[in-house]
Amino acid sequence: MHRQVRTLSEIQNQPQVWSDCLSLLQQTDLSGLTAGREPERAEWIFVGCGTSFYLAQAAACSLSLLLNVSARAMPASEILLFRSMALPYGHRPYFPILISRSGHTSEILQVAEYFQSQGVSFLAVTCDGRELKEMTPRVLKMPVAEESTVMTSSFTSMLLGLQYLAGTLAGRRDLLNALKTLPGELQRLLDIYTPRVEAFAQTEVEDVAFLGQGPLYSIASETALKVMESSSTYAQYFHTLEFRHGPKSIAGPKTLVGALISESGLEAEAAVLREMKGLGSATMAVTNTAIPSLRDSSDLLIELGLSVPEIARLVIYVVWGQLFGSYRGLAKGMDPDNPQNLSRVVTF
Ligand code: F1P
Repeated sequence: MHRQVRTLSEIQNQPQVWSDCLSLLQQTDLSGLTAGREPERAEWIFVGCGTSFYLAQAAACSLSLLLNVSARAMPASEILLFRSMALPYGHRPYFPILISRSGHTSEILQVAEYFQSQGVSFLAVTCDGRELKEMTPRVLKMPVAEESTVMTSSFTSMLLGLQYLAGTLAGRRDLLNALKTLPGELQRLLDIYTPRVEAFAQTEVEDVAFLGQGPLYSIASETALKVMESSSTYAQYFHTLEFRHGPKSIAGPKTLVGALISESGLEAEAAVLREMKGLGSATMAVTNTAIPSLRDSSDLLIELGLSVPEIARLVIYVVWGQLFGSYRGLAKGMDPDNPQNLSRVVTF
């Protein structure tokens, strides 16, 4: 374990951080935060930048699946630059959820100013708070003191918060109880898989792609972003079955393909990974339960073995890309705590 790497410590410390967040969530009046703007009354629009945008996607999927409502996610820049396309047409009511670890990102603050000017009530989801939390009375602030440039525990904690909120509104006590088991489950899995991810991250490859379907597409996107940020390796992301429709032309001995496998799509998604293994790619799979063909075609297989509902597994699916990105950065002689060309907050 590289104790001197702060990003790695923050990844490893997620079980503790999640426990702290869950304690706070239990004591928070979550229904009060969204009173009058429930998803049946107004379309929820999740907005963020970078990692917070992929978190917005994961949260929108969670809300849709738990409450059977439509929800959308978009980068803040779309509301700034293509507002008429980004927001619902006409007078359809909507409720923006602005997500920002720092609460200081310029694009998010400009979007918040726009909603203020229009009298549109919005929820802020944040860790640091900064200016954003002063702009609305509706604030969900997670207790995460993350110092790194790249977002790891802040992503999972804010997603946990939004899933806890959706589960509360849906009256899904089973889901809330499932979320409470995740800190212990993650600790169990970190103990098993951290050394294996570190070893796999030494693989020499040029092209990297991560695949996922449904809610796991957002996790594949965030996984690729982590690898780009922490190791300056260009990584792409696709819906798993889309990889056959062109992108697979990059598959070969210098390519790494990572698949985040869903339960409902297990057979079909595993078949894509098997095909890429057959073309010579290095392969990695994260799955809840494996089937023999997936075992045979994965150089690194992370089997979660969770008994919680599928949507509650998202925060655990993302941790392996966080680790892989940092270990790959180290393997390339880089410092994941000081990613090339990046700053902790984008302001202009
Ligand atoms: C969003 C973000 C991060 C990214 C980078 C710059 O920040 O794009 O996702 O890693 O460090 O900022 P925030 O709005 O969530 O604070």
